[in-house]
Amino acid sequence: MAVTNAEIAAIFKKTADLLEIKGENPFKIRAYRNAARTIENIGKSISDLVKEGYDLTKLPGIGHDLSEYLKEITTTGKFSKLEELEKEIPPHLVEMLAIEGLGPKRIKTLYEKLHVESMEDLKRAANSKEIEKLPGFGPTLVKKILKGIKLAKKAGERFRYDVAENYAKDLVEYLKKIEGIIFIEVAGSYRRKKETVGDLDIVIAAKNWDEVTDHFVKYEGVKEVVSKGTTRSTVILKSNLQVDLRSVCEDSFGAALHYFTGSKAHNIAIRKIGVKLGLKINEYGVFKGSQRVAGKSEEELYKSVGLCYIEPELRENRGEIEAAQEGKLPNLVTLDDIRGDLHIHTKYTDGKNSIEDMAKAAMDRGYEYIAITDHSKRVTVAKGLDEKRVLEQIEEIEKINDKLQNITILKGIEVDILEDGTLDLSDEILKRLDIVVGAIHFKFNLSKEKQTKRILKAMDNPYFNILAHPTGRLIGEREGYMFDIEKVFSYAKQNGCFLEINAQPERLDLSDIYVKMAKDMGIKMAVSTDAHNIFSLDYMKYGIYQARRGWCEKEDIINTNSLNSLKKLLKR
Ligand code: DGT
Ligand code: CA
Ligand code: CA
Repeated sequence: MAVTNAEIAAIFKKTADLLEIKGENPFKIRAYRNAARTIENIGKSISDLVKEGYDLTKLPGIGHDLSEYLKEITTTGKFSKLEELEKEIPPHLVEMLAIEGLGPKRIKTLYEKLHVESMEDLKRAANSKEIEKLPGFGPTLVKKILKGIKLAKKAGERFRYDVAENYAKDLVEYLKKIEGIIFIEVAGSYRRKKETVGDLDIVIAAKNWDEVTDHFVKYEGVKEVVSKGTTRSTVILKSNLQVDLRSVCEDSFGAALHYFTGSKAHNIAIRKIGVKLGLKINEYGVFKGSQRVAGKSEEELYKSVGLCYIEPELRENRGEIEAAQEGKLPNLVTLDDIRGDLHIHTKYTDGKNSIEDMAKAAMDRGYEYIAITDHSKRVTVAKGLDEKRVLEQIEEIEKINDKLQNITILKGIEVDILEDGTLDLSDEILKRLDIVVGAIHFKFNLSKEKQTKRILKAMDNPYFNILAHPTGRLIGEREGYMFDIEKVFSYAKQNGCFLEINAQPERLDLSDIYVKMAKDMGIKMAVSTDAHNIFSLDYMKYGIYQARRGWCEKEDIINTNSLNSLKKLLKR
């Protein structure tokens, strides 16, 4: 059976991690990571491409060597280079890479000096006096490590949405191959589009349940079958992701889908309304006495308790039921509402494609405009733009705008907010741009007061438009910097600035809770991909999911506007 893209990507990522611990050439390591990303986002099965004899080196980030490796993996299911590395390196050292402050060098030191080989060892070492005797391991770092262990534990139990999505799609595609399935849906937190997913809950209505179950447990991605029953089976995938499969009869599908979509809090609240109406609601249907009165569809179930359909993203019992009762449910923003992307990088800094490539890729996605927002000079590792190079870029954008019809490229910058709150480029330059996205990339560790002041000061600059990835968090890896969120939000509103919902799946920053908070405060947001290549323009959907979980309507998101209305909004 064919190796899936998700599996190939996992193999490459693991190889990169092990090479990093070994202290190998960083370019080589990055090449594996880039390739993994490409493969996750390519939307076509690599196994199929290999079978068709497609020239894989045409894919971005895939050179001759990698294309040979892909052939090896897809034909043998194995990667000999990884197997060699696995023999060399103790297995748990890899997990430690996820901990902030622990690079491969330090992991090596810990391993050699204190025999740290597992998370448990690391915790013990970090709590002992010995660790501070090691060169470069001060008390601040040790504190960071202890915090990191906790975060890693949490992250280890959950999967980022986009990662779970790869596994879910492959599995559903596989399941659908069996005939007799009437309905199939991935429910649970996955359907609610939570930023991380604990496990997958698949609900199926089928006539031939036994056959479906047999097919399910035989899936090549299964590592372990936990249970196999007539209505419920559970497996663990090779990625350690658990999958629960439930089968119901066709007439119960809506009720089961609703039950297993959750959240639990939402379900309980709905059930309570049912009780008041003399109805019993469970995963089999809505019952009055012994008679089933609803259950085939979710619409039917909601109707039975006097409500209209509530979108899965809202089902957290955070006011959606009351809103439904009052007829005040938000009309959630959709991907189709988006008319452009306002945070994009190019080859000028750390992006992979040219301005024109990005513009054309945006046209393919039906956009009316994009903003090119490369880094400013403070971000030296990304070759950030100084004044002179901004001017060069402006000139190039004007040329391309003359050439391309149907799309407008806005001249922008992702300008660094310096430690004192001033911006990394002069007003003289900022003035010449259509859009200024401001971001923090350094000095995460300022006190809450200082960090807050820094951001407020940045918003005092009359050219400041959008605060990019406002909290700086990386899901499961790094908590954001400390600042007074409410203060910053209200200052943004007061000053006519906007907040970004950064759609990079490891950022999703703002989080759903903060999106809702901003919306309730009347602040508008931009859903932006922060794309560094043409493929990551497709991250837009993850940002939209987050916006929807935060109750956003079209009007709350500035890049649903026509170019003219947007331009007005950007003039403070
Ligand atoms: P996860 O997997 O941790 O990301 O979150 P969920 O929401 O997918 O939770 P999970 O997989 O434990 O259960 C799936 C759904 O099943 C959950 O969202 C609601 C429903 N459910 C589970 N346990 C209960 C329960 O005790 N009562 C009710 N009413 N619903 C439950
Ligand atoms: Ca789940
Ligand atoms: Ca579950």
